[in-house]
Amino acid sequence: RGGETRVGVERMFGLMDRFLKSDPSSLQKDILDHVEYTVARSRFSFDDFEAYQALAHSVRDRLIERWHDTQLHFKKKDPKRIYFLSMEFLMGRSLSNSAINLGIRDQYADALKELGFEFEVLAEQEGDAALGNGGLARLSACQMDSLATMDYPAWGCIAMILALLISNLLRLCEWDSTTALGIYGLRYQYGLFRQVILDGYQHEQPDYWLNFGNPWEIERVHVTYPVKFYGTVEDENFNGGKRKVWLPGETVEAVAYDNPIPGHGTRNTITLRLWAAKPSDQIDMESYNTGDYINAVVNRQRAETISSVLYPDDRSYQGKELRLKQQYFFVSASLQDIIRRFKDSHSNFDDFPEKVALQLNDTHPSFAIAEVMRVLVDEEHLDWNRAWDIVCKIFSFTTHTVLPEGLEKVPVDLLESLLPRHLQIIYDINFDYIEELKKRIGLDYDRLSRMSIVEDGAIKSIRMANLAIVCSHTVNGVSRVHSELLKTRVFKDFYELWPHKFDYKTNGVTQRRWIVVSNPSLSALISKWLGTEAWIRDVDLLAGLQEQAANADLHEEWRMVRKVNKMRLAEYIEAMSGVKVSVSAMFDVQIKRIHEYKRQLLNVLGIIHRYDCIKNMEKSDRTKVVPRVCIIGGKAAPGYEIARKIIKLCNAVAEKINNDPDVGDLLKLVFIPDYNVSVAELVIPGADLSQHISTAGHEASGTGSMKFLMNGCLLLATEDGSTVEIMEEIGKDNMFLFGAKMHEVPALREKGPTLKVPLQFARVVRMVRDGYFGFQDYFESLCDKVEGGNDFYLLGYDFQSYLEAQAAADKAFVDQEKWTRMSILSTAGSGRFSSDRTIEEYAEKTWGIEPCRCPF
Ligand code: OAK
Repeated sequence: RGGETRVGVERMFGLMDRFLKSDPSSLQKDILDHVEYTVARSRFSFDDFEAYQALAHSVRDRLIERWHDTQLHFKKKDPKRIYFLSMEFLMGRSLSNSAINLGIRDQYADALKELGFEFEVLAEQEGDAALGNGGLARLSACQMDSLATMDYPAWGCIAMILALLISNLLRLCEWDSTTALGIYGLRYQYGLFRQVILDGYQHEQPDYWLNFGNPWEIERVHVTYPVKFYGTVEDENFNGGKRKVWLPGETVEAVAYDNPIPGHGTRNTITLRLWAAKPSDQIDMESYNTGDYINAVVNRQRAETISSVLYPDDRSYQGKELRLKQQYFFVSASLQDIIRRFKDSHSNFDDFPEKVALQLNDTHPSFAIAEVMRVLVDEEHLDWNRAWDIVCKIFSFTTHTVLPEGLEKVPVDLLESLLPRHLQIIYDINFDYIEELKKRIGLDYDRLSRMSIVEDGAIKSIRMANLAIVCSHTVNGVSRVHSELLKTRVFKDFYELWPHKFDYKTNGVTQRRWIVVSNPSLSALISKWLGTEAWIRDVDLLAGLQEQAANADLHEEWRMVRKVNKMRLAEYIEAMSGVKVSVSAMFDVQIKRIHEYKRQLLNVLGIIHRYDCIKNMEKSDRTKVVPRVCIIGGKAAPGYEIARKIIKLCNAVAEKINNDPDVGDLLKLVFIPDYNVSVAELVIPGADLSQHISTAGHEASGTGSMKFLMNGCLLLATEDGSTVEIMEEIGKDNMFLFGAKMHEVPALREKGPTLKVPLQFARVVRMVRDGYFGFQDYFESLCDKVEGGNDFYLLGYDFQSYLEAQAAADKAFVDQEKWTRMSILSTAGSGRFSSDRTIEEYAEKTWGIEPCRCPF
């Protein structure tokens, strides 16, 4: 800013307070000012939603202060940074989490009380940010919280007024209003669809989550990058030789929206930068000039569709052009941002691998590999081998799936039209790699063809996982058994070639969101009994509860906290479904995406069996039945017919059971609609038992189990994914395990129709087939999926042991002292499953980054 004078800067210095104050009257004044000037309502008349908006802005102001300090600090230290690329984030709500992490939630609650508002009531006004589908997306959100809390430099540079104040640089200074950061995603206008249940069937409604504004984001109108598509590649003379030049056919602008993410117990506040697509000024001048004004405007608007909607298909790839465009749009904008920042302080690319680590969250951002090669070779004119050397040092890849058919493949035709230069680069990478491979393994054509990045099938495709593995220095699994499966089955060929690349970091979840925010009374109880709140940042301290696991006073308080949570959940259930449930019953929960491998159907068939038993027992025996409230929730991908039928079956069975006077409070079944992060925050603290019952060998990790575990809920589970490690941590006796083991599954499948299934299983399936719950024709194909040799997920085989595990849970529940001890031991043993541990492992072993703590 050439025009600024030293006097001007001094004036600014004089006008600024050092920090915003957080005493009750400052907070009240602040909130009321936001009511008046931000929300533009009179401070004498505003409703809960307007109060929430004002409150959110007030919290955001405090976030921004720390955010600026963090950027300045990182800029000064210039540490190696991690850039985390993920197409999906499930953030949920931000208000409580931010206020708690900033350490000012209670001050706000007090300030609001005097104004006649309740903090929790206002917090309920916020909608969920649901920019993701399931496990992978929520994991990213948990990991961000840990990155911020543990002071990792997922951020970069910004020089602002505060920079001037702190460093006393009273001189003209170049302002860099573009923020540097580490976590990138897409700002979808429509998040994951809202699920509405009508007559028991799932219906999808669009989630236009930005309808009422989003106080947590900051639009960076000046941080924009052009992203190009289509066109042709030409040869051009260069330095006496030839070089490739991409002449793109379409340009779209990527605009940054920054979301500050505060750490807990630290000033560090990192950024999630989401990209939105906007029309580029470069397009369609021709139409304007020829007078086709309306069409030119309409064409411009089409650009925005790139970031308009999140694909709701949880891991099925249909080779849709829009999806591919989203992936490249995201990758291109993020890399331009990263490279521009690097070049701000480096004159060549020698130090790039020492300063930049790029994490691919599954294969979705893998075009980043070809894009880095393109930028380095075509735009920065590095020699191919030097560019390749850099690429091999900067990328790490984490896969979140087990099934080979879940791996992404992109049709070559599509890529050729959309990104012609990238296709050439991928072919060139593949050529060099296959030549190298031939030297290593000889001319084993089957193996060479399996390991190729390019698949020559009916539809020639790019195997995104192969691309990611070839070009990454580390390939991570998300649990130990997942990693074993990757090494022995899914990526066996690659493991044999490069064993050193393969590693795993067992997933974790953040205790800040999943205990402190969602279960404040348990949080207070834990702090009281441990005599410290330090476990919020140092979760291993939870193990201290083990010593108290038999303490009668703790038992009483523990049960009281759990009972209040159950009452809250019971109220919610009644409000959502009209079903009244008794809090003395066992609350048995299965909430997650609906998938055949997750076996919600096994759960429903188990419930039918329980119902059938109650109906057929002597009245006098009913007193022995342990009352249950079975709670199921989850969304089905819109095109996944079997999953939709499972939802309908849940509702049909619920209708029958809940209206059967014979059964009363002994058994209830509730399907909770529109399961999302906020619903999970309410349900998990009130659950006694939770089910994680995937067919062994199918769940890469599972993170829901960890949230339940932290909250003292007992697990009924198969030995799959991270359950195996949970079992080792808390002991087999502390959970209810059942089912075929991973190594037994292939042989059991081989048996097909000859596999023995128990009579009870045939009986409950028959009840569904015969129309006992109605909709006979509709359920027929669902029944066919588990009988007659089609039972791929082994529901029939596992049914008997499932019922036995359920019976063991009933027995334990009757003994409340035993149950409470198991519950305390679950929380006490959950420390290993914090995302703090996962992130520390990534930082040390994969990314090579160190904490960079902003001074208070
Ligand atoms: C989503 C899309 C494509 C591939 C995988 C996913 C996904 O959500 N996977 C889930 O990731 C979680 C986090 O790692 C794991 O806990 C789940 O087991 C896995 O299914």
